[in-house]
Amino acid sequence: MGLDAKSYEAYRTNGFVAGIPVFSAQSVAEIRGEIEALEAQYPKPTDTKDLNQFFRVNGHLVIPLLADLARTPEILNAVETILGPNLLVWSVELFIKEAQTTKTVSWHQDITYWGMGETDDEVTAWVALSNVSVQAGCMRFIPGSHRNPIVSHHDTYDDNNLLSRGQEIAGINENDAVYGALRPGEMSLHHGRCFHASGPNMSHDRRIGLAIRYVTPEVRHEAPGNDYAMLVRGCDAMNGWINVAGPRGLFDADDLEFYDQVLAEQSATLAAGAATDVGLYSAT
Ligand SMILES: O=C(O)CCC(=O)C(=O)O
Repeated sequence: MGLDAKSYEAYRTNGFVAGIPVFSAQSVAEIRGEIEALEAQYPKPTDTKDLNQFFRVNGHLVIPLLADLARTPEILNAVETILGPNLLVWSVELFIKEAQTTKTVSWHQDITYWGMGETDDEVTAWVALSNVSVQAGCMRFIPGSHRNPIVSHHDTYDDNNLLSRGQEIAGINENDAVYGALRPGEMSLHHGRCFHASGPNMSHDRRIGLAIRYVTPEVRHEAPGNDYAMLVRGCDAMNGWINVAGPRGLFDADDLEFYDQVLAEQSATLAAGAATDVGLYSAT
């Protein structure tokens, strides 16, 4: 049902595991079709935000498709093997690199600016909705790097970088990196402190990745203010997260208001210590 012993051991040892099948070729084509239909029909869902904003962070709060994908039993089974039976979704994001473009992601640890401390209980399921080959700019990882604490990141605010602060870990030896290429419908799982990065998409197709961030009830929001998560399996008896029900409909007015509230609080956490708030958690 969940991760097999070999994959679980790989995750524990390396801090990531790739090539886990989740969706059939037909299902993944349908999901991609639904994402691309949203792009065609709702390029600017509100007066102030274009669709990329909602794709970039917390799409599960306003787009039912993304909330439903975060509840996919095959993904939850695999994540449960790592995190246990009680699972919440902190964010759902789409990482899209257009064909033959230069956008990259610098070496980083996910939880650096998320206000969760140094928890082991945050895992990203990253699902390939297109062919995410080395040429297409798949992620690459440093095996075992999750055993580090949160290390120093330098903010670059590079326009070419998909990360909010363009944050970067210096001094990585690229020879140590392992590529996590994925066929459409496969996923990788990575630990919140695992060093990872990705290169440009030199392929002739778009590279579309769906990143779902899972946490447990035990993870504590350590920054000032509140933080929010959507229960997707088991129960949350800890009262640490403000529990989110999920969207009422596509771009529902009340959900959009709530989206702004969550974004404001999370952006404040993300911005702590930053030299500028330009572009924080906004579409790049
Ligand atoms: O899509 C990418 O290339 C990077 C994604 C990433 O850094 C993440 O999901 O944590």
